[in-house]
Amino acid sequence: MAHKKQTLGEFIIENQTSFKYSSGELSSLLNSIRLAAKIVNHEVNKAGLVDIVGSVGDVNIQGEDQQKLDVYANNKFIQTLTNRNIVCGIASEEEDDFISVNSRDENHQNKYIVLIDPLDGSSNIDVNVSVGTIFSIYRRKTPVGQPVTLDDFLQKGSQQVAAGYIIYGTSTMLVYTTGDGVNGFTLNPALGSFYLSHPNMKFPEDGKICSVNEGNYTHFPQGVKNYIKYCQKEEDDRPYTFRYIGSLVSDFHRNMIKGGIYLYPKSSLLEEGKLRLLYECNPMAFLAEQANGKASDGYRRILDIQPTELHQRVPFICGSKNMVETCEAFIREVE
Ligand code: P6P
Repeated sequence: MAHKKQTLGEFIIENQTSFKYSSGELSSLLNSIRLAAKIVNHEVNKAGLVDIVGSVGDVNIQGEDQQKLDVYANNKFIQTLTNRNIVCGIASEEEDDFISVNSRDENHQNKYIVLIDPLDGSSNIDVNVSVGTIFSIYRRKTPVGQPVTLDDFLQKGSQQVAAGYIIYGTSTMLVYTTGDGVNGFTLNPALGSFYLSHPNMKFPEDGKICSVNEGNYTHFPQGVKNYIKYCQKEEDDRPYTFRYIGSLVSDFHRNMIKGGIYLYPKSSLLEEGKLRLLYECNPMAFLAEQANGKASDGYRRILDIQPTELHQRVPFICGSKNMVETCEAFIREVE
């Protein structure tokens, strides 16, 4: 008889005690993310059927065309997190400024803040390619019981207490860490429950997949160009396969399972790269390191970077440890 798989709810409760701040609030916070994931998944899966696809006409702080599902996912996560009265602050790719959550009880003791990219890769929605939600959780730095400040959000990635993503792909998965390894849960849509399908996920130390938008090749720094040519050279275990979905969560997820590297380097077009430090790179870097992988900007460990702005960008190189270190060596070689 197949062993009954543990549900996400059971797993959260069982592992609550191993979490050094186990006050039950983080469990409740993770459960609210679980709920929001199911709600957004339902809409994403029927996006082609109702007039929810296509742009809403607005643009967000990124200057990107805001897809209706972006707005929907953003609203659902904010609503779910706010209603549960657990967090004291929220920041989102879709919100110009952070949101101070003054719960009904003005003297609330809420100590967690959440930063989200509610629907990453949303330009893929209209072409039915998988997209994802990315979340990052910290304890506030300022004393409880008062509105959060920007400093509560500008914490180094090494201070995260939890991080994860939901990937709305051929199946919907929630993958997260609280600093004690990475675990993946697959949604059974018939039951509406997430089941532990990928316990203790690890990046293979080496891989043969490279994920980068080669359309930007001519604009890359020489070291990055040299690394890409190295990956394509007929030698040893190369050439590598080049797979780039245009959805960070999807490329990251496949590379974690199979081994690989994802690059969004700086270029003459984007001096700091494209990806956002606080709600894309930091949570993915936390997951990568918890899965024996690595994440840097080419020079610095992502989790050590001191943020200065809510929406700041950083160059991002992430995946199998040996591949990231080889890429860093090529970058430093031409300094
Ligand atoms: P480009 C999606 O907008 C995203 O943030 C990542 O998910 C993805 O890897 C990247 O940008 C795609 O960017 O410039 O290659 O289209």
